Amino acid sequence: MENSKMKLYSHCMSSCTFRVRIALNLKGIPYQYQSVTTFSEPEFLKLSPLGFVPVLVDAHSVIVDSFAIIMYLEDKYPNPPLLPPDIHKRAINFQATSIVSSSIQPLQNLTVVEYIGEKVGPDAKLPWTQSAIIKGFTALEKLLKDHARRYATGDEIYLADLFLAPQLDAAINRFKVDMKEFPTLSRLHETYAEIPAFREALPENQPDAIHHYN
Ligand SMILES: N[C@@H](CCC(=O)N[C@@H](CS)C(=O)NCC(=O)O)C(=O)O
Repeated sequence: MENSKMKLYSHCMSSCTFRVRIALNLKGIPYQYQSVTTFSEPEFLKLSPLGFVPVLVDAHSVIVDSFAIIMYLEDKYPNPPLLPPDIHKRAINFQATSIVSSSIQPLQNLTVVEYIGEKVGPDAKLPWTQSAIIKGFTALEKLLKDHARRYATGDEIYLADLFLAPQLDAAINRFKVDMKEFPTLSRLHETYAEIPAFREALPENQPDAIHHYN
């Protein structure tokens, strides 16, 4: 029985994997949690040539990248839907998703932040990361302020929420970003904390949890 479960290669602190954990929880899909500690290990690189988590293994399918994995889950388990039927609202979801995954998260990745530390100095790491996050949050706040209701694009949880929740958690708890300019995003962060599928996907609630941030 265990072998027929999907396997998720994860790291508790990975915001990209956090997105997938939320999708799996929302859709009620049981999965096996495989913690990755050495991203450059040859066996792991066979699955994920970039050396990144998340990776989802479902029977003979190996899917790398959170967006691809979530779309695969959406196709295989359409309920509850993670995309709205309205094409305009879908576009807002894709836009928010892309801001997080292309214009914020890659700039806060450990490798990049360590590189900034080496080149500019250790004290530059945190302000540099914060400024990248703040730039992205400024765009997200503007995009979502007229669309958000209980959730980012209305009264249902959609794709944008799966990308926003982990990014907000990292910004607030790990990178100590000042959220006063972002009332919509701050309110969404509080809402996500009330939803079990989101709470159970938090870094601190994973089997490989690290109970401190640095
Ligand atoms: N676009 C990819 C990005 C994956 C990614 O950057 N993963 C990070 C964690 S969130 C990682 O594995 N970092 C390990 C490293 O940089 O060595 C996705 O959305 O899955």
